[in-house]
Amino acid sequence: MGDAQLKQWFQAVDQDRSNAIDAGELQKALALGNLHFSLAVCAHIIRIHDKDNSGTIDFKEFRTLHQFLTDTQNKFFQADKERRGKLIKAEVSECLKKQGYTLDIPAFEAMFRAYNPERNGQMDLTCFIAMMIFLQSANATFAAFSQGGNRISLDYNQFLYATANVV
Ligand SMILES: [Ca+2]
Ligand SMILES: [Ca+2]
Repeated sequence: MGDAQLKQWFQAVDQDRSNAIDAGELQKALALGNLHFSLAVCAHIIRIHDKDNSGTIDFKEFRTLHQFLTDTQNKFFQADKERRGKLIKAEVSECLKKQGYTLDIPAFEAMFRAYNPERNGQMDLTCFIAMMIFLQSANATFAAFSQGGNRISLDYNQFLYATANVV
């Protein structure tokens, strides 16, 4: 998407013309694209891309947010081989492997369950995006504590801090 087009979209999402996008504005914009997220998930998306910690998304941050959503949707459509609009467990698992995730079965099962609230073994695009957001923040939080290692040790306060950032 070109810059002019992206700017146009930014302005359409920024309904109160504050030059910044908040969680409510993002929620409404995504709903127009048939992506129905809770306000909490939208606030989470904003937190991940809010590089200057202003609490909102400016145009520069919007570019990476938009890129993230586009990439994630493309991953979903590539994984959805039969074009059912849903991914079965094996497709989600394969898609994560392709992205370099090496999750063991209990970790994968727990995460799949958490993002498959209907418990029908199929994940729609909304749940898939929410799961990818979760993974992105889990990675960032883990990396912040592990400093490049593959193990972390947290006291109670650090644990709270970490989980509050991930969920
Ligand atoms: Ca605004
Ligand atoms: Ca910001």
